[in-house]
Amino acid sequence: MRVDVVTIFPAFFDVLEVSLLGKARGAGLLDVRVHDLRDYTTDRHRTVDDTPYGGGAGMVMKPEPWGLALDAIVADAGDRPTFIFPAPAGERFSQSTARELSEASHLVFGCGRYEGIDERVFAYAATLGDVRLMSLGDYVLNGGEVASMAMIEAIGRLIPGVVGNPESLVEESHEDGLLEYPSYTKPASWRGHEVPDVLLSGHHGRVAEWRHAQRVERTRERRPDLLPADPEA
Ligand code: 6GU
Repeated sequence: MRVDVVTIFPAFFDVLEVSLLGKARGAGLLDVRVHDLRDYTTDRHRTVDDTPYGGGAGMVMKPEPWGLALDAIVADAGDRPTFIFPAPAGERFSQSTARELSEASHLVFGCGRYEGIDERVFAYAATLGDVRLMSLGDYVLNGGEVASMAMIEAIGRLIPGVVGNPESLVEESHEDGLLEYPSYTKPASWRGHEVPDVLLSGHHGRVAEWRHAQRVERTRERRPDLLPADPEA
């Protein structure tokens, strides 16, 4: 998969070198290219923002550098990518979105700062490929960089070969609508806290039953919104 990122803070993406995704890049499974939006400005001050039409607080990112940056990426790749613009006003990003996007051959992340990007950039990007405005949740970040990093990791780890053991992707939180069961390792007793007996029993059927019950229980406690509506409620 090819991933392009357009940002005024390329350094945010230095951490892609490390960890699992760094290995995926080394193995040629993930081709990530980070572009500085200011390289696509044409004025001496490398201006990327301006005051909003209609007034109001803050600054808006100008469309021209975005147009040149997206043109350059599309000309280089010669395809119709999926453009993802992280935004608190976007549709909600979830594990199913990550799974869907992990099938794409080319994603372009456009990281907005300030009060946002001139709305016409999204319409222009839609002439070059698919466009998705995506939100991580109901809170506000200063810009799209951290949100893009989260999405790149969530999507990248689903690409076949990136996570060593594909089995570890099956039973994790959000894959089937329930939270993950609790995990333990040695020692069996630690600072007065014990590993549940059933896990030491060697009885695979009882372990599986216990784990499933734990998943339902913690989902009910922590994330009741994930469960079907309670008919008794
Ligand atoms: Cl995707 N972007 C920004 N700026 N803030 C957010 C977000 C995204 N998701 C939640 N808050």
